[in-house]
Amino acid sequence: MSTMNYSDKIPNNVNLAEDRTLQRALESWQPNFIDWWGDAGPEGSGNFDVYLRTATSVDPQGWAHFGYVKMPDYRWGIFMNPGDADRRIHFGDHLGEKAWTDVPGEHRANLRRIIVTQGDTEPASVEQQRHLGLTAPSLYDLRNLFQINVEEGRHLWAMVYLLHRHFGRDGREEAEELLVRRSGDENNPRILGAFNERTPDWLAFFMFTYFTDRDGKFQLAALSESAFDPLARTTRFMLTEEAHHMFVGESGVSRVVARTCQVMNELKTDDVATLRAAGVIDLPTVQRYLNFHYSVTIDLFGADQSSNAAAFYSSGLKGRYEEGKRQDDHRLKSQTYKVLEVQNGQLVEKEAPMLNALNEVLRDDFIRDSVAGVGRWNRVIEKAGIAFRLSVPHKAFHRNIGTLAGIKVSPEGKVIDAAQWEAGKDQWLPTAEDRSFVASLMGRVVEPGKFANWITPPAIGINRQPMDFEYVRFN
Ligand code: BYC
Ligand code: FE
Ligand code: FE
Repeated sequence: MSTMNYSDKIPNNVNLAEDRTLQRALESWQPNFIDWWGDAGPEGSGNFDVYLRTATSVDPQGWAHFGYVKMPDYRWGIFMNPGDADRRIHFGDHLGEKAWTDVPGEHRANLRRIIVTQGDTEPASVEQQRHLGLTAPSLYDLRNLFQINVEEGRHLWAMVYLLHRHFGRDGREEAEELLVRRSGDENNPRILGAFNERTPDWLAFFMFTYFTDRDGKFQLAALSESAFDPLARTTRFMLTEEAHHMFVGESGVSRVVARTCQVMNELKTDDVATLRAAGVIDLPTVQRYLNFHYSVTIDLFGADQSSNAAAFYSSGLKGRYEEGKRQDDHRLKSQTYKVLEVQNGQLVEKEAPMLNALNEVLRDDFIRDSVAGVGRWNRVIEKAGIAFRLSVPHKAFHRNIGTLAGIKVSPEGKVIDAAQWEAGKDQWLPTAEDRSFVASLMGRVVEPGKFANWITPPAIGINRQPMDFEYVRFN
């Protein structure tokens, strides 16, 4: 069944009404979710009417419905892609066996951990973005922020459903904890590093949605290969929403860069102080933000060699990106993969068992994908006739997880000492001054059709609406 039932208290396409106990358990989690949204979700937005997209069916044709919604009334629900009763496991030790509709006892702890880690990132991102509505550069951008926030809320629902449906009492406890941890909280932080960083301004938001939501794309794609079929079907639907989040990031950075280039050409200068005085974000600052978000995001893939990663793959819990399209034995027992380490003060590649290096494999897939968009930003700069080029830093730059943690490496990939790091870091990562400059530009633009000075308008409106469309009504 692919049509979503919106008459239930919890919209769903999983026949929730047939399992009264489960339905009641989720209905008792629901008010806690709404309380969390009020407490940690978009600040002061409860009464706004927002032009949002809501899913009406998981088929590509029936996907989107647009209309004004107050966010606390958004119909968060539980949606899965249709199943295939004959689906087979296509990698790992269980290759060829029937996919699981329930959790095998021996994989319960690992599956729960993966689902909890995935679920934890969703509300974390909403918390990180909670103040951004106060400084949106336009109604168009404000609406996109809110669209992403409600969808990340729905991604939390997706993981909570799996916890309630398949993990009994511990699943229900984990679901509660997902509403209790808070991004950046000293005593009870979110699980993964990047989700405890601040997203204080809109340049950070666009970098986050470009890079960090793309970690979402790759992790969800790996989970959509899972032998645990409910996880595979759920993540497949989540992936359809992820594309818009990355679009907001890519087009957002592109619009920032385009505006800076316009002003560089008008004033015929690349002088940072002059450009800042003219109210646009200089390209070296854009590069430092890029370096920061890229490096904290590639840490999210975990250690370069991980026995967890090997176990997740061999037991069929988590595949590779596009596992089904790869031409190998899908067991990987005797293959190797290149990982980095430091020898005699230099980064060198060494062969590691492929199974243990699967976090690195996924990180490299992510890197290839993210570089493509950076190339598109560079075309904007090139078209403007400006010599500057953005680039991603070396994979070993500013890492905190795995073999490279604690080693100081320049963006070009040179191993350096503590003194060289101190001398270089203000050119490589956003400084307090950069951040306060960017913050100083963040006003609030709410007149339909108007945009802040530091960003260009988008190429087209949401759902082909005109540029001066009232995407958010404040009441
Ligand atoms: N920060 O053996 P390792 C998204 C921990 S984003 C802090 O490499 P493993 C979204 C690790 O937990 C997608 N800790 O671990 C985007 C382990 O801890 P223990 C999120 C970290 O398990 C935007 C230890 O270090 N989904 O959806 O191989 C907006 C050793 O590491 C970090 C997933 O991540 C870190 N960065 O790999 C909204 C998928 N990295 O056991 C949403 C599910 C590692 O020593 N998660 N550690 O206590 C996984 O598949 C794996 O847990 C990881 C880690 C790939 C994250
Ligand atoms: Fe998400
Ligand atoms: Fe996302």
